[in-house]
Amino acid sequence: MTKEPVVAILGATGAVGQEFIRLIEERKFPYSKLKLLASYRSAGKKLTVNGQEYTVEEAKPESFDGVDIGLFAGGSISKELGPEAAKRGCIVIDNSSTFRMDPNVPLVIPEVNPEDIAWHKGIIANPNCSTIIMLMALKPIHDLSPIKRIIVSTYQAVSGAGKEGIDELRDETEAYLKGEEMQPKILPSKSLPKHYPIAFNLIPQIDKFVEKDYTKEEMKMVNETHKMLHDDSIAITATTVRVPVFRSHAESVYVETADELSVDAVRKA
Ligand code: L14
Repeated sequence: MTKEPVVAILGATGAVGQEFIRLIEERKFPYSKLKLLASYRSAGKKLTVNGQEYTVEEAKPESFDGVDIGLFAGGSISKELGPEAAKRGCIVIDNSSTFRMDPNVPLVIPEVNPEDIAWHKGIIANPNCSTIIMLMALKPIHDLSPIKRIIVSTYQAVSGAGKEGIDELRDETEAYLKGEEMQPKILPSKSLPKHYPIAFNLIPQIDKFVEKDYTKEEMKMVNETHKMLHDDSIAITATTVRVPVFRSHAESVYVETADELSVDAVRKA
């Protein structure tokens, strides 16, 4: 690219979009033009990036004409607009789970499998947050000796459920401390009929149950790890737990490698 890229952020007003903007400012990410896009519900809102005010536009297929890089925060909007943007020559970095397991879409952590970027056809998927954290730590170990088995437990903040998840923890905490009834609406998943409080609680369920008594979040960690390490034979079991923390996920990871490694070598890696 001779000139600095035209960048669009889809979902600019959400929890992930706000982090995109914060990082673009912090890292002085170069762009010649920036477009902030969102669904019709958030269109018209005003946001300031690098001291300049922008009006959030409603995202449509044509919004991506002339855009070089599309940063997609996530959600169901990716499914239609991802291919539409790619068709218009925009390279989409998609944070939703829509395309992650699509064999035609590379799933990439730059520090883990940057070589997979080369075969993209317009969309590059960004993994689940818990998978990224785990593989950032495990890839250097995998390079010393192939990983054979992983047992992981996560402690996931409510920010993973977006702005609504963050509001839920705050509202419930306030209600509880005032001696009022808590009104859970979002967790473990908005789409499920029953909701549980997260304030002063833990919920050992993130998203729906899908197969073999594992949740969708747990299976994402299994399937995405197999795809990015290019090895479906790695034995992985994940237990994902929501904790009453606003931001930052944590994990406990047990790992076995093909060869015996010294703790020193692992630490160094
Ligand atoms: O797959 O609720 O990107 O903490 C990441 C956050 C799934 C849900 C993903 C959460 C989402 C997860």
